Amino acid sequence: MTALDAGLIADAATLWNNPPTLPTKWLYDERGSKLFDEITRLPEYYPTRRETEILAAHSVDIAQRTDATLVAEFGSGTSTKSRLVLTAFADRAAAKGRSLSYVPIDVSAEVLVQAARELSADYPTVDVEPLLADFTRPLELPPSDGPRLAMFLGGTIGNFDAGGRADFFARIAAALNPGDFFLLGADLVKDTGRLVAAYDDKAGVTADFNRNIVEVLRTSLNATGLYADDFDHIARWNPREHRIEMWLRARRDVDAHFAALNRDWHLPRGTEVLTEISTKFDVGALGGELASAGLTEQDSWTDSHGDFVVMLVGL
Ligand code: AVJ
Repeated sequence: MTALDAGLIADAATLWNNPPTLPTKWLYDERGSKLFDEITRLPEYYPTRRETEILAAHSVDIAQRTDATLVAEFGSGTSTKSRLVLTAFADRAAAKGRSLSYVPIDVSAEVLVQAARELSADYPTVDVEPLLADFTRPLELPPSDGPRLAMFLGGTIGNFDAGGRADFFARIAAALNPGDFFLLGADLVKDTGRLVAAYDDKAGVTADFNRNIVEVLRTSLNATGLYADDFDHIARWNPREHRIEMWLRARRDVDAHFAALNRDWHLPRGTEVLTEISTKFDVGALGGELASAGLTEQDSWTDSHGDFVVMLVGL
């Protein structure tokens, strides 16, 4: 078992869906999180740079507006871009003689522990309280004396379909108290060529990232007859659902046995397995979805290219 073992066996049920579907969070084990970090620096992968531009320009404003004493981040990963926000909040807390808590929340224990260690070293005045949790399950935030800010950055909201988003926003609203805030980063609909290139880079890093899920599957479910090299990476735009879909296509007949489940996987050559969706948004429609959950828009910012949006909403 890996650190992704919470509910692993139950989550595996979708392997036998039609089409077979893998839990997206399995992409983010230690190696997957490192590969994703590499993706964020690829020339084709614009979202991280755009969001960073927005956060660099508005973090101080966000710290001022929310005046939060606790910042929680869902899907914090390596917490690279969180640093921009943290710096602004830490500076404000120091100026006001207050303490600041940062709660990184992630599904991977290795990733979380390492990020917490590095952040504690770099932000000695910030109280870093990592939380191992899966944001696809009920959410809970630690209490604080002042307003709390929950963040969900990077466009990871795109991993949910419409039903999943409604559910997630409802769980966010339930976890917040009046006076708390939610900061959401989302990627916007744009030219299909640019979108597909961002998920099918020339260097093949995204392909390695996608295929790494086969390794997670193999080791965590004790599989035999299952090899990452037996799959091709596919990134495809789905116009109806306005989302990029990542698939793995079997290059040969796959006959795998999962000892942990005592079940087999027979995938005829050419079978496609869905590993991740990355939904792209329209600012107005996204604001409407948040409003439906009782989350009221306070402000929203886009980058200079109009590629990405960061929205601040309150309960
Ligand atoms: C981490 C979910 C925001 O959807 O753009 C990047 C994941 N997958 N390249 C995204 C991802 C392939 C990324 N998120």
